[in-house]
Amino acid sequence: MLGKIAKLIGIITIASWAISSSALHECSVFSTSKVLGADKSAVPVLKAGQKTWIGEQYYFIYDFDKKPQMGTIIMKVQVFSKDGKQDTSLEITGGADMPTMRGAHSTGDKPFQLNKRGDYLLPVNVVMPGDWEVVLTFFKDKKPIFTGSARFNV
Ligand SMILES: [Cu+2]
Repeated sequence: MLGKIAKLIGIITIASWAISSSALHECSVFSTSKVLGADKSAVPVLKAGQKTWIGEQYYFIYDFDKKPQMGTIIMKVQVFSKDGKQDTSLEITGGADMPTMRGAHSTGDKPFQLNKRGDYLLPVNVVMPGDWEVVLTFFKDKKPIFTGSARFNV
């Protein structure tokens, strides 16, 4: 019994060490280590340029103004109603981060801004090479109706 508890405490100690060491992980261009279990988001992964349905009423397409690269890139989302007409009645937020170093570059959820064409735009500041993710959340009448993850590599 005591042996079991000691073993458990050992496991917990190792686990908390692993968590704190990943939290201490410094942002480095040369860091390529994948943090175990870093990809915790259970939301669907979205493909650029492809239709993604939001329930049965809407679909959207997203892309970037240029091939993702260092600096500011603009993410563009176009929402359509099921009959194919562009729709601007939703609100969208995007939160950018690097999945392998969660929190290091997290922008928090920022609102997309509508332009005159009815496109939703969000600047994303890419500050280091590696894998990036923008988690998109769509709102209808202030209620979240869809969340998905757009990923890219720089
Ligand atoms: Cu970094």
